[in-house]
Amino acid sequence: MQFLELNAQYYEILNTPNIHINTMINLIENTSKHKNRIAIKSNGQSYSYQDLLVASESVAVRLLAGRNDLEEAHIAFLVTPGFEYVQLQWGIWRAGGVVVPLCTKHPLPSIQYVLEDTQAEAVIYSKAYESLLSPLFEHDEYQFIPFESIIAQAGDLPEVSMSRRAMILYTSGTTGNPKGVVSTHQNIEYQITSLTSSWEWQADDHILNVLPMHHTHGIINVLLCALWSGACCEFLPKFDAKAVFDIFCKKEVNLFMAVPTIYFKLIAYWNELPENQQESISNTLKDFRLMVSGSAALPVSVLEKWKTISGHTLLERYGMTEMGMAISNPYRGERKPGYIGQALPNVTIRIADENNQPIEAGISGEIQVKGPNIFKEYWQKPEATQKTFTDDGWFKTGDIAVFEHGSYRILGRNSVDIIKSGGYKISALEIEEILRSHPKIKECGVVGILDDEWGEIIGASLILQEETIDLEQLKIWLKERLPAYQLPRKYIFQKDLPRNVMGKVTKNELKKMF
Ligand code: MLC
Ligand code: AMP
Repeated sequence: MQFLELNAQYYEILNTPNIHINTMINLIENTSKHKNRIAIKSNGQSYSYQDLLVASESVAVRLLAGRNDLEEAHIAFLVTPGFEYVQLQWGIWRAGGVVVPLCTKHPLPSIQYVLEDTQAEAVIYSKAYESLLSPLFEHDEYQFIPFESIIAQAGDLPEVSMSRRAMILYTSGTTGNPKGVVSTHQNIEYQITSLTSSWEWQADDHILNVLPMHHTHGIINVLLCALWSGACCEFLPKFDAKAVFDIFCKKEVNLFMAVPTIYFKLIAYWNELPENQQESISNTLKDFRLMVSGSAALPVSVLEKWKTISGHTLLERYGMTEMGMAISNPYRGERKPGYIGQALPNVTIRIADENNQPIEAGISGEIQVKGPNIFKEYWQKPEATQKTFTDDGWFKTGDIAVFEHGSYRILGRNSVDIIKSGGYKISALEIEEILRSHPKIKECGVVGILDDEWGEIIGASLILQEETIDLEQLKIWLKERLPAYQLPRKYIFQKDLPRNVMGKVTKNELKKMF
């Protein structure tokens, strides 16, 4: 058993006879089939499924603190992606709580927003984030728990039914502040199993996870599909092209999933290498079982270049926080460049017009989805939840697509105010609201500008209260309020924004001005 890093007291529990997995969550029950396999690799350590059970039990017992069941209390946590993250995720679930993973790159105001919106009962954090969070420590509505204070202990845990709420992830929309997307254990299981069956996940798979762990892509498609399958998920907490290729060249990893920007960056790095290193990497990649791209449109140029480097046609799929994955190119059949494929198992798709009426193949419309993978609700936003479903229960994605030649092709979104940059969904309106709170800014307009590397980058047009503004000062001011991926990369200064006769800002006109 390789369980070196955690508290020595765990050893005692490890040596006790088989731990009883007292839960109804199938993902966790599943581990009885592969307790001794390696589940997680992080920080140079390997952890088995048994290790994960023991370590997560300690978290659960600590959180319960004598109660029988957390009864869906919201537990937020801020730790670097790795074993500790999974230990907390499973521990919270096993105690009957709802996980609220926080973004390790967010500035304090964004974190505070999530804590307030979810009304988190507790926040578990590791040492690395103590100084960031410390201004909040005086708030007595949340209990702050240092990760390092969780000691090994075993105890009775509740039975948690699959219909209960399990996770809240935050997503930006076209109105208001980010919304908490609530998924049940059942939703999550369907999101996992449609992928594990379609992409033929196996226990001897080994995937590298370089993605942020507060979003669906890294959590469901990478981590939880691996754990469902008895496979190994290796963490690299911060994406770095050299580190990724170094890990690949150890020849353990056989699966990789990432956003198009990451493939773009890997290609750029590979292009600069000497020929012998390029060849060695290419030879390694050829042995992979599967490489997937998603979260944003995969440019055909990236797909083609990656194919010349790796021998793999990237499998492009389409999904969303509210539903996991819905449409995917096939694992075994033809993967069409520029297309996202066909509906996944248990997911029903239709293309609908503005009146939510289904329309025939070949005509563009909104992707609407039904299935047990669809989320339960936006946390405490019943109106927003209701608005995102049609009267007859179809989830309205806001993505525009066409079905042609047997596959779906994405054409865009029905709102210019949603920007996808580096695979992150960003609301132009949220950035505008922050810019408008700057004393020197009278009005502003934020748009996404097409970019080869990032998909889109953020452009901001500013109308000033005064003649000038110190741009460097403004950037520093914004950095305290927004994560790096939400920062405007291009600025223009205007006397007024382009508007239509009704006075509404015409964002498509504004885009052209960059
Ligand atoms: C960072 N930078 C950007 C940027 N983000 N520049 C332009 N646009 C952006 N979006 C700049 C930084 O300011 C910095 O510049 C430099 O790039 C490096 O910053 P970083 O923070 O170190 O970036 P990096 O780690 O390289 O990030 C790139 C990335 C990251 C691609 C790894 O964006 C990422 O992890 N994206 C994945 C997001 C994701 O998981 N989405 C899935 C959502 S779920 P300087 O000048 O300061 O050096 C979903 C559903 C589905 O969508 O279908 O999957
Ligand atoms: P998020 O809300 O962060 O989960 O992002 C979901 C959005 O990402 C979808 O609504 C799409 O707009 C976009 N998306 C995901 N996969 C793809 C893809 N393969 N091609 C184009 N857009 C995608």
